Amino acid sequence: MPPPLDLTLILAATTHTMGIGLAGSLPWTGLRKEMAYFARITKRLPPSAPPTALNAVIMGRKTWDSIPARFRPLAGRLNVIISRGHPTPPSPEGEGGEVVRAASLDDALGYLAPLKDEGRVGRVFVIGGAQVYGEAVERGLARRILLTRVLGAFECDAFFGVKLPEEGEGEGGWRRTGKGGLDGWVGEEVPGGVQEEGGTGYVFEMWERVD
Ligand code: FOL
Repeated sequence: MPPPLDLTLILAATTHTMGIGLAGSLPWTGLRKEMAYFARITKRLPPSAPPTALNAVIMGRKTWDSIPARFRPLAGRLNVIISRGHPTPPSPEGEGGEVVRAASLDDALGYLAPLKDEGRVGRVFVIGGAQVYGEAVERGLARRILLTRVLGAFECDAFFGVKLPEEGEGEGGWRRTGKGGLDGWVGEEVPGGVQEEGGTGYVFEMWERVD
């Protein structure tokens, strides 16, 4: 049997309150290197995937709307948009076929699983928003969280609902991976400690489900 389709959540969130959005957009501006990290990591194929494969990014409809039109669909990735009311089964749209609409997370995963088995899809990321992150975690579909902790008190109206401990391990079945684990999984040396951009600090973290 092929390995299960395990999901990686990727997000940037404020410390403590885990704010991820404001008014349909990101709560901050100007974290350009952080955004570049997101783009690089979501594009990079796992060592096991054929070079012709693409990673998939699953997102809710509001997250799709939040991406600036010029960056949509996210290049070099299979964009899967969950929008309720969309007919089942999921259907590709657009010229390149790099955009797929699905009515639910289950439909999205059902669409992706065979593509992964065929070596056409590499990694599968969930890129938001709160609702899709929450469902992926609650249903035990997420194995890994690539979290960028943003060290600032930004106003937010959308929050990551999963409780991760601030330090060390335990709690909620999630454990922070050491730097070697993060570097090894993402396939590059990720700078450790507090990064600074335009007066805002942030830290790249990886969390893995303990099971
Ligand atoms: N994860 C992390 N770590 N940071 C984020 O900002 C983030 N944002 C989302 C999901 N996970 C994240 C959702 N929001 C783009 C815009 C908003 C967005 C996700 C992606 C976007 O335009 N991405 C382009 C990069 C463009 C650039 O280089 O500025 C891409 O190609 O990925």
